[in-house]
Amino acid sequence: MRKALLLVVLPVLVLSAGSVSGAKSSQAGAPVASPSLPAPITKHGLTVEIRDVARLPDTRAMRPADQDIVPAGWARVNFVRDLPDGRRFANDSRGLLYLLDRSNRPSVYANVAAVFPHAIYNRLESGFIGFNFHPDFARNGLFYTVHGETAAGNPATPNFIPPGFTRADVTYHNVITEWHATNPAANTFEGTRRELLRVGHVVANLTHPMGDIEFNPTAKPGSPEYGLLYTSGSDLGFSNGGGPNQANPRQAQRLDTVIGAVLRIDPRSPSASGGAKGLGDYTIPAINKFAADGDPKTFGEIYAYGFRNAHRLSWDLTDGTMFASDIGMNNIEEINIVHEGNNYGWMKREGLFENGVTRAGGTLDQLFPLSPEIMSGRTKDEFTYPVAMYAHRDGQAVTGGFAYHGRIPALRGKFVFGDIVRGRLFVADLAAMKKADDGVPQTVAPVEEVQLAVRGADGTRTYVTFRELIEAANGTTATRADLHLSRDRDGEILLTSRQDGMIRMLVPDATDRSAAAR
Ligand SMILES: [Ca+2]
Ligand SMILES: [Ca+2]
Repeated sequence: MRKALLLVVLPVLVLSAGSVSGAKSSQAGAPVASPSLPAPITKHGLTVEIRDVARLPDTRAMRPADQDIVPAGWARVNFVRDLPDGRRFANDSRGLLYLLDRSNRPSVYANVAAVFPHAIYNRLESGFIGFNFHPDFARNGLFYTVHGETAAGNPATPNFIPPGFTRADVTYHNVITEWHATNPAANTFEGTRRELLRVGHVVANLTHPMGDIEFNPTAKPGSPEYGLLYTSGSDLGFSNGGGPNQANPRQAQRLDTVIGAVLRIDPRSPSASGGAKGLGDYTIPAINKFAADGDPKTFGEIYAYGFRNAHRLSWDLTDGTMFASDIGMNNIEEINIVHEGNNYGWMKREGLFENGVTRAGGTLDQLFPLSPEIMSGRTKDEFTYPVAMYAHRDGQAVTGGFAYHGRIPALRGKFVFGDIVRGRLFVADLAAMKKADDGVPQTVAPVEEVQLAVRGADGTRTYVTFRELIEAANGTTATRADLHLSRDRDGEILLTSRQDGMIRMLVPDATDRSAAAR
């Protein structure tokens, strides 16, 4: 461990605006500058090479322009998933699930769009958002998809509508589907489907749908957690989803809804498991804390709560530590270590701040400092705080990330993540993050930026930004990087973009003998 834990107690920042969010005016209250604003992220000499792996087919013409958030984007990759049998899959959120062969040549495995005629594609997280395979896919042929649909003209009934609203208020559906491949070894899908869960949104735009579905990769066959499905945690757009129902703190911080919660479900139908039925056609795991609490008002499928848009989950394969990347409102991006039953604060907290919406006349873009007693942990509140974070001067939306133990020496022992919008790649020291998981808000792990580089055919190395790579691939400027990270079967990091359809990989320096010898 080279880096000891650092306290992010910075020199006091003097901000001219009333609130930490300089871009927006604060009408109410008098939020003040705070020393708890995360440090600016800088580079400290860490350079990692990036290499092209594959490009998904051009689907620019697949959707009408008004049904495509980025019509100029080559293909909109969200996730890359490797199966243990060597097959690689990737999705284009315009509606296609691809299989990539051993030479990384893509072919359509399943046309997801074709079977969901009500799907909606006009938002950043929309269309065919995510997918994952059951850990026993090779034997049971089960995999899962998440997509968004419009409610208008939709005959389906949501399993959940936010409290206080009716079906007439529902604007969008967020749907998790189980697919059963008759032959798991086949290279195109043939089989059946079963809907697991359909969640109603009531804001004007499809915002923060669930998109990531994960199985804990460290759960062993036969253990109670094996085969349980986690969902990303979302406030269903009750922050800034638009329309009269947004900015609605009454919908957050509750255990009688799925709003803001990471769920853990047994995807088996209760008719097959014999267990307790959840909101949809799935089973509530008896081991879940809120299932075992004897309280029917706390939803048994909730694993942890208080997230705004914890859109990616991951586990450290060495010790099972669970991470969630939570995209902030106007100010702070968070990496959290997730513990069952814990409350991660939204909408009352953003980073190490009280969110302005908690105060009379306050707004979601304001932050107020916490007291020194809370910050130092001398007085405990009911919230769990991030272990790494950054402010919006350094980006706008945190990507998912992974505890890295792969072939690149410079990244080993680090958590690798980045910023979706700017395409910057970041790391934080894993040991420092775990040490910061201490119940003390002000202890957080420092973050540094990784310099990307490409190796030319003649061996020369050139520094690049992720945005420059996208722009070179597309031959045009990109207003957003739309960076996302995936982890391959060897633990290496894949970088994708919803702009250029490329799948790229972080690779050991071609001249690094320690990596080659490993
Ligand atoms: Ca309960
Ligand atoms: Ca801490």
